[in-house]
This record gives sequence, structure tokens and C-alpha cells, in this order.
Amino acid sequence: MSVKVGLVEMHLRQVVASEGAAHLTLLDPASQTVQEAAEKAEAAMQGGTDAIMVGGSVGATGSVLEETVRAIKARVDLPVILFPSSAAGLCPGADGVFFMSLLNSRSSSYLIDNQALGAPLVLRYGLEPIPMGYVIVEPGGTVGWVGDARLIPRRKPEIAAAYALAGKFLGMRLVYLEAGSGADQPVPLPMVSAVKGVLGDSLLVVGGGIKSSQAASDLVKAGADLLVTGTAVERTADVASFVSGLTSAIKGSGGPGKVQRPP
Ligand code: 1GP
Repeated sequence: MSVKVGLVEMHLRQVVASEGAAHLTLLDPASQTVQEAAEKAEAAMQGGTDAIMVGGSVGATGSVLEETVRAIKARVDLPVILFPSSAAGLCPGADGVFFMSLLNSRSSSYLIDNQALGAPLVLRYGLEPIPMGYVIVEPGGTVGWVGDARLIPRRKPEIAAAYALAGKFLGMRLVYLEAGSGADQPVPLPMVSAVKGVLGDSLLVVGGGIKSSQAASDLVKAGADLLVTGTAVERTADVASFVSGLTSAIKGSGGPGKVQRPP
């Protein structure tokens, strides 16, 4: 029996189907106060973001994580999705969790062990698990180091596509191509196209180093279904305007390969 599509994933699929792409705002509890995270989440909602992700590679755990989720839930009427770097990145109060395996990790910790430790908590907390293959591309940043990833070379789209296809065959309905938070450049466009080419109806998430509306639009045209921005949102003073520029650039900008059907 596979994990059923739940309300959070359905919401993301509906946005992608009707608007061509969805935008996710990532907030790291370790890099701001609880209050700041809640304010940025609200501003991102006003700018048209489709869901809030909460997580980070270092220090996004425990009471800080839980308080951040609670404060965001009190301010925004959007799904809040955990983006954990280990079982310690789980907490009650969120709507769902990207239940990821870091497919190109050398360490069983990030392939399956943390997932086994976390699965009973996902059940206990009533979180919707959204099955996702996570693939880290050069430069990879902190998450590449923490996750002991064998980084996909930027000029090797076929390797990324092979990992994505393996994830799809393993039943993961989403694949996340990650360049690393704060990367100089997002994942290369030919890699995004190659991966979407093998994924078909599975959703392609792209994140890391997306700083402009133009870059976001280019990624969606190349085949990305969901875009994640963290650093750019955290660094901008006017989050609502920044997110609004990004969402208007990506909505309806999908290329011919972007027709969505249910999984
Ligand atoms: C990191 O892909 C996300 O996991 C977001 O990256 O912080 O560069 O937006 P940025």
C-alpha cells in the first residue's frame, strides 16, 4: 500500500495544475526569531506564496522549531510543511512533512535511518507524509556537507535524471533538486529539463540560490513545478513585494511539458 495523497499534497498539485507552478517560502527557525518568522510568513502569504516550509540544516529543532510552527500557523492560512534534516526536525502542529530520502547521500543516516526514527513521530503528530526524493547538486552548501552527499556535477544532468527516475520508481511522488541554501546559482536549466523529462506527472521541486523573478521564471519554463526560496526572503526587507514579483513571474509561465494530471 502506498502513502495516499493527502490534503497538503493535493493543494500543491491543484496550484501547479491551475497556475503552472507553485511557490514555497522556506523559513529557518535557526536564523531568525519566532516573531520574525511569523511576520515573514504572513508577508509571503500576502505576496501569493502557496505554502510555508519550516526547517534547516543546523539548529532547527526542539522548542524553537515547535514555537516557530505554532506562531506561523497562528498568522497564516496556508499549509505549513516541515523540511527536516533529521528526525529531530519533526514537531507537532504542522500540516505535513516532506518525508525525504537524500538519494545521493553516502550515509544510511540520511537515506533511511532518520526516516525510520522519525516515522513513528510523523504518525503520532498527525503530520501528512509527502514522499520525496531529495537530490543535492553542486555546490550543495551546508546541507550537502551535513547530508554527506555525493554532489551531482552541474554538467551532468543525466546523473540527476537517473536519481530522479530511481526515486519515482521507488514511489516518491515528488523529487527535490537542491543546489544548497544560498548557492551562487540555482540548479542548471538543462538539468531541470532532463529531470522533468523523466518525472512526467511526479512533481519537480527546485531550490537553492533562487534570487530573482527572472531566474524563477526560467526554472519553471525549464520544467520546475514548485520553487523554494529561503535566503532571498529572509534577506529582503519587503517580503510581500519580493514574493509577489516572484509568484507573478512563475504563474502561467510554464512550458509545453507542464500539463499536470493526478498521480
Ligand atoms: C534550501 O533550497 C532551499 O534548502 C532554499 O535555498 O536559501 O538559497 O533560497 P535558498
